[in-house]
Amino acid sequence: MRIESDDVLIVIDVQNDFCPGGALEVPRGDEVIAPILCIAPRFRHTVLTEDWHPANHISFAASHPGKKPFETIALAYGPQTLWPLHCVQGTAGADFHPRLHLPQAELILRKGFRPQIDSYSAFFENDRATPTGLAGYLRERGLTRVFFAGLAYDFCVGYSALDARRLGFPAVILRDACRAIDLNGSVAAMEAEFVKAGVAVIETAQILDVAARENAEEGIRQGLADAESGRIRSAKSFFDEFENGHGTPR
Ligand code: VGL
Ligand code: ZN
Repeated sequence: MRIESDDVLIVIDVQNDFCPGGALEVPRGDEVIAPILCIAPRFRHTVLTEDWHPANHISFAASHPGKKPFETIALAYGPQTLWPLHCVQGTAGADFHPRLHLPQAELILRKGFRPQIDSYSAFFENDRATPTGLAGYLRERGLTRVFFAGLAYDFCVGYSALDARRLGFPAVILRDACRAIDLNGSVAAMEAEFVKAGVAVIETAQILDVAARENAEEGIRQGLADAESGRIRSAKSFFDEFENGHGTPR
């Protein structure tokens, strides 16, 4: 797949609390960083998101006496999984992972800051109606196709991609640049939704391969042009000289 100038890479929630040792660690969550750093320079536009909760947030089990993390409760806007305290505003757990070095990011979008509603998607709160403003930002900037990487594949990345489709944006998930929580079959359930919604799931190599081939083709074109214009001798002329018995080409 070829990256176009109006494509945007959206890096979801690569924060300490979702990485090994964090309060809501995603298994091998930090392994997303290497592929993200590898692919990000291919994009002209990068956006980062942060899960950004007040300490009394409704998604925390601690906010519901007698409830434990990973239980589900019914809220006005639907079922809500309860989580351990995580990504509390201003804490070290809410900071980006220190190796996520993406100074070129053009927007850092925070979500989940309303005490009474959770937000998995980068586009809407969990009522699927309250917007974060991201769709307006992308449209106003003329960014059309959205690529997702980060944490977690089966929650914030997945819901963001589904909402992107719902809003009419072509959506691509870079699978090897994501890691999943996988709670009660959440990966399989999310992937079934991807199929229905038309979310593409690809590997970062599918972008890098195209880029490498284009670079190689450009190199060949340049080499031929140089040879033709006499700026350099073509490999063929060396070879012909050798074949014609003029000795080792120099
Ligand atoms: C997330 C659970 C709770 C995520 C955020 O980033 O996937 N998951 N809050
Ligand atoms: Zn959260």
